[in-house]
Amino acid sequence: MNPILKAIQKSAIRIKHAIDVKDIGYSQEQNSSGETQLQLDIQSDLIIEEELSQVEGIHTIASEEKELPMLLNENGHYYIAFDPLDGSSLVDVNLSVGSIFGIYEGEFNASKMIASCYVVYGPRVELVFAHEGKVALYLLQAGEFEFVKHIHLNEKGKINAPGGTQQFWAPHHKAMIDSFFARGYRLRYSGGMVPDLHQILLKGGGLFSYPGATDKPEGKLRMLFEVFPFAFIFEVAGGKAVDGHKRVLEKTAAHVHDTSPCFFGSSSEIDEVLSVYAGA
Ligand code: AFP
Repeated sequence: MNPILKAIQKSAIRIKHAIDVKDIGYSQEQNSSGETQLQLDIQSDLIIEEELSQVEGIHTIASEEKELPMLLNENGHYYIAFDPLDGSSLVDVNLSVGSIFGIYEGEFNASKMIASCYVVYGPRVELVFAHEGKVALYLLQAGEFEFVKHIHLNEKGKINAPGGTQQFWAPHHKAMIDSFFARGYRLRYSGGMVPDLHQILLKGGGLFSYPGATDKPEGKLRMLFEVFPFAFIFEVAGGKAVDGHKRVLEKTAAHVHDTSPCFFGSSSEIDEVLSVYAGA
């Protein structure tokens, strides 16, 4: 696992450099979901591919920016799915963005996930790594990632981060979100999954939701690249991650780019989501 973490750290330092120096013009290429790729997305994807290719134990990688998984080493046993630069459109407006990694053994299946990691590129660069029952926070200082602390979620938080477009929400979802606000929860939503979930993790709890809605019945966030990695981190930190009805880590992605509705948070908020959705 250590060589994988080291490769992720090296990628993060190179991506941070690319963000700092890069002209952020749009490229002509589209990714498999039809979005126009930013030049930085492509660059970040290539950086991670290059760094992970040097780790012998990795069998296959899958990137949000690539249509299909890529075999690296037939004899390796780790499978890594990554979103190289999530929220990249936010670079234009100078908000935080991130890279997300899910690490599996033997196949891309949530039940085979053994570790998960994300990097936040903000005023500081921070890395969060969940493995063997602990979620560790690292800070990039003078070219090295230094361990800061372990992250634990409280039973309940104060943040409400509701994703998606309100006009398309189901009435029970809207009523639930309104009811959290009516009880004093504060709105914290930048439109970048990595900083939005990072804030909930570091402030001890709350709720992030990206529901299925009439415009996107299966939500927007991709299981392999966004939902499973964060679900793993939230569960290890003592929180929960569900699709409204069950743990997202019990779901299977039929295709690498499949999406799922998702709710991440501390256990009190997620229990409420489950009871609201069960009654809907
Ligand atoms: P991009 O990768 O297209 O920039 O989208 C970012 C993101 O996937 C995720 O980071 C956010 O949580 C989510 O989209 C925000 O979506 P909405 O703007 O629809 O709430």
